[in-house]
Amino acid sequence: MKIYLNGKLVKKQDAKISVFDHGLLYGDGVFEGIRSYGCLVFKLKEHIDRLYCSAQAICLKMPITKEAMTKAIITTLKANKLSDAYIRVVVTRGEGDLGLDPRKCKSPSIFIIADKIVLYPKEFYQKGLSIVTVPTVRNIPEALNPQIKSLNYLNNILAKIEAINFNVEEALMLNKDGLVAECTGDNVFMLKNHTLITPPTAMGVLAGITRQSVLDLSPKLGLKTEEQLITRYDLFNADEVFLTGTAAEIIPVVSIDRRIIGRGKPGKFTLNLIKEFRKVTKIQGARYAL
Ligand code: PXG
Repeated sequence: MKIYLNGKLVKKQDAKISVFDHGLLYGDGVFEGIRSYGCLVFKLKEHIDRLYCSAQAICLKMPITKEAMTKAIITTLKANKLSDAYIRVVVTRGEGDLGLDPRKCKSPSIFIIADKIVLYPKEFYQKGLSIVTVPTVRNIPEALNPQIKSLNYLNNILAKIEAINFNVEEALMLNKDGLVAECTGDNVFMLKNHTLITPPTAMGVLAGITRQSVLDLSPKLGLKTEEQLITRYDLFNADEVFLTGTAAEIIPVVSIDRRIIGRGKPGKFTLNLIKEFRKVTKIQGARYAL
């Protein structure tokens, strides 16, 4: 496996970062998770734009242009001969000293890992997922805005641990006002009377790229869309609920807090959306040749 590290392709065993890197010492950095399907990188521009926005939000000056970043991603995919891949792009503040002061970090570190995609078990899509609401609330935007895809994911990891302790795979996170925010690595949608509803990003959620793809696809399926505040009451009364994310794509939710949602199995519209989304991933994206 070849890893892109600060402008060079290196072997996996040589892809090393200093223990003084502030990405490691403080979670001071940003990242993206991207997928490619059949030599097409899905929504590459959107992921790169979001990465640069995350960097801008933490005052991290990106050392390379968006064009160079695009090239670096494609180069890494080709070097690993991957047609279907999971791509992790990480930019850290770089090597500094033991203090927080980012001025001590002279140059950001960039690395790109392209690996085989590990798919979620098929049964999640066929039977649907059970999730629970967890006590850990989503970071408040005034403290650390969830729109920043930062290297500090402890908020989400704590929520994930709480879900695992309840024997389910995913956690429903509320914001500090008790409104539905998102899951640990996925956005939340509900369907009610042919309207798809997802919380606005102002509720403290990541502007998911899969979330936007679903909003864009909805009219084709005869669905209206709304970005609306959602409570647990709304989810319990929804016709269908599903999650969206780069790794999971679209995954049906059939139970929340041990309460059955809709008919207790993946809903008709969710299944149609999954079908349409998979069609889109086969034809859209930044093409590369191996
Ligand atoms: N919310 C959060 C907190 C996320 O981290 C999403 C929503 C969905 O966004 P996208 O743009 O992917 O539709 C994410 C994305 C991983 C992994 O390795 C996590 C994400 C993406 C890719 C991989 O767990 N999170």
